[in-house]
Amino acid sequence: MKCVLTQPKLPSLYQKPKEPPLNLAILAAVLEKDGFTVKCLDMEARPAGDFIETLKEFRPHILGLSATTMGVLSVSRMARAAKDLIPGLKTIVGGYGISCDPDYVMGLGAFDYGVIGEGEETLSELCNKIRDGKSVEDVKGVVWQDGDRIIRNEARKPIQDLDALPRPNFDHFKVHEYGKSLPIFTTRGCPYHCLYCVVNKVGVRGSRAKSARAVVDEMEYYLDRYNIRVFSVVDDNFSVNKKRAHAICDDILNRDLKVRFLLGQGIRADNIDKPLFQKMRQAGCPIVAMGVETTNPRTMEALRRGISLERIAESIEDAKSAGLIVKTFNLIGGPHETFQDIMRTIEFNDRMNVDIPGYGVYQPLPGSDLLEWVKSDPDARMNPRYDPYKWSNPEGTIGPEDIPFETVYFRFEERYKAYRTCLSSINRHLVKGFADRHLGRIARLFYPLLLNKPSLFLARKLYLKALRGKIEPWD
Ligand code: B12
Ligand code: SF4
Repeated sequence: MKCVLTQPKLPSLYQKPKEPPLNLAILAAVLEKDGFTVKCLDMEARPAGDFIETLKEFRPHILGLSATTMGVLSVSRMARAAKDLIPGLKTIVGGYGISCDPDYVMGLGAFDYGVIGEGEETLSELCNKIRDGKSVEDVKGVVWQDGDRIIRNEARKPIQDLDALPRPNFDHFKVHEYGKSLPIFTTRGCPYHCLYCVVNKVGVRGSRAKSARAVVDEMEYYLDRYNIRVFSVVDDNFSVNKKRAHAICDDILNRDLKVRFLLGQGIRADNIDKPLFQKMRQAGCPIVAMGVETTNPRTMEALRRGISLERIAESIEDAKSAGLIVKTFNLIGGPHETFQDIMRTIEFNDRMNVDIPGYGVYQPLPGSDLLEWVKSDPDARMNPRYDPYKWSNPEGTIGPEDIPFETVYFRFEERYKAYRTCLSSINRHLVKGFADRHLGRIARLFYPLLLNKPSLFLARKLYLKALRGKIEPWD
């Protein structure tokens, strides 16, 4: 039986994919193990016409579509077009979109089945039932359409033995056309429950981890097979078990692998200490991202982050002193936060000399507790134009009409102004970073003179190039 696995291109997103999709690669490996013939179509990276062309040629029996909330409408269009083309085709949707809001997604009427949470076991069981012409009513983790009724089966328990999963099969992609790195996951789930976060809708609260040996075996395998030595760790909590993180580093060093692993998706600043930063740097980790999110203690508490700003500051210092590039995530406009608080967040990032400060607005996504907070707090009001399913950031920035919600103490206009101020602070920061690296001590004092468009462009380019130099692999 033939299956196509795909993810959509989101026209609204500015980024070109730099790595092949891990979700499709692992699901393909699972289905291949079960004897299915699989084709993966990453529509982020392929011309739009390839989708229909491939379906016409390959004539699959099953179409698996992966979507975040922002991708759900695109995959529903794809599923409809595919069903029109191939009568009897079964469509299955998975990923964050359906996991966060199954009723909405199944209500679109384009999918026969939805998979909630982790896909490996559920997709395997579901496809085998379809192949054998059996009922899916006992397949845990599935939502399905029975005539007009939408039926939600019992939830599936999280996969405990991550080492037992098959290795993602990146042979389905032209790996080197994407870039120089591959994504890997080493843990799943997160023990925390921050107000705005939905990662546990897939990973389930708590944390499960691959063994250190399995992680390093996987790196070594990709190195041999694709000559790739840079790995983006997509975990939310790589170092939740510090002992395991040390063991991964030790194993990389013992095998003398000369790989780089990037922790650019973020680690908790309180799950790490100076010796671990030092060990990670030594083993080939050049960059680490940490969530700051807010500098207002009341907001920090309302976000249920379970961490203090002092602890975050300590970890930023430790990471920098270990020679790591530090990236931070900062959010604009949480509960109790005002315009002045955002200015303090900018000051904090400046003071800590963060290498790459990142700023974004909160998104009350379906399934998140933040959405419940916005709906129930008397001081908060949703932007009637905001639709998470259509949310976009075409140029990498957003317009004033895209701010999802406001509060009486932090209005839409102020939020937009704060956002713009954050963006200019990044420019100022990059120019300062450039001046620090490339100009003499006296010239450095005059860096504000460089804050014009041409110098900004050049300074930004050179500064990022210098940082990239630290990240890219050995020749
Ligand atoms: C790496 C990453 C990216 C990468 C690659 C994305 C990609 N296409 O894989 C990049 C940088 C491109 C990216 C971009 C964005 N991302 Co992103 N990203 C992540 C991150 C950190 C890891 C994803 C990953 O690879 N996980 C490992 C794989 C194996 O797990 P998985 O993708 O969840 O897939 C499993 C299940 O979901 C399920 N499944 C998935 N697809 C399918 C399909 C079928 C048929 C089935 C049966 C099952 C199934 O099975 C898989 C195996 O168990 C997650 C956070 C996280 N920890 O998961 C955020 C996350 C997915 N991203 C998010 C967001 C918001 C974005 C952006 C909108 C950001 C932006 N403003 O630009 C864009 C949109 C991307 C898009 N195309 O929709 C949100 C999604 C929230 C939501 N409700 O949808 C997340 C959850 C972050 C967060 N904490 O909020 N992202
Ligand atoms: S610590 Fe990170 S991954 Fe975990 S719930 Fe909070 S934001 Fe989400």
